[in-house]
Amino acid sequence: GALAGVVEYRNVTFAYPGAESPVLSNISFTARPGQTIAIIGSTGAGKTSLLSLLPRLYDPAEGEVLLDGVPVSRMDRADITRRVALVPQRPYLFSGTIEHNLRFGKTEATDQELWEALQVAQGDEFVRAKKNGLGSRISQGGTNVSGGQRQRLCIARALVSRPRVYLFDDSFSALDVATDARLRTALKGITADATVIIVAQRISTITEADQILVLDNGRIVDRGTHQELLETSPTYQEIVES
Ligand code: TTP
Ligand code: MG
Repeated sequence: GALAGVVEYRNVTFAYPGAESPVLSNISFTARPGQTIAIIGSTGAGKTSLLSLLPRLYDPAEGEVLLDGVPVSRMDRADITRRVALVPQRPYLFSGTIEHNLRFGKTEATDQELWEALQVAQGDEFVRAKKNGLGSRISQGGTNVSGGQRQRLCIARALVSRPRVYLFDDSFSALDVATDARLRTALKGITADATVIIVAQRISTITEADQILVLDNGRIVDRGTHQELLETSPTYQEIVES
């Protein structure tokens, strides 16, 4: 049968509770297993808000978000969590060990799986360099690791959970360009038959995406591949040149 992990937003309009105007208007797109869909747009365009509707951090006022053809509003939250991993824009770590942080929600993962995930996330070196390795303690809020290290641990945590759908919200921004490139190459292998949705600031992160959605003021104003958008989208051209 078909691989699970088809994400569909169907005419989605969403306003935050108490807000007068919607932050997302009439959003429609489909992301399929094996595809990488990128979302780009200026700050405040609604990228984070858009991602938040799939794991049901909020429910839209109009339209539907579907996972494998089923509206997420009718699904069990635990079921969604099993199938969708969100790496948030502000990645969080729990006080506890690195191992505890990586296994969160996936207690049966082996140590080897943890190291593989760390390797893909470009985080194995700094963990290996720590005296206690996977057993090293993360302080409350993860203040004893750098922003880039925190991002890598949160990416590794998502990989350990082996979801069908990955949501990366600006997850590569704290990485230098070379590390970003290495990470995405490694990621391609491990996420090959999953659905990947990436919010990115850096154009180089998304040039190979199957489809790029250009978000402006809560609307998808253009969509296409990098090459198509360079030729057709003034908004995309502005972002590329900025
Ligand atoms: P975001 O969805 O956070 O916009 P963004 O992710 O595109 O921006 P950035 O590149 O800076 O990460 O916000 C869209 C609008 O929604 C913005 O006006 C702020 C508002 N908003 C809330 O009111 N409550 C929230 O919890 C969030 C996340 C956003
Ligand atoms: Mg955001």
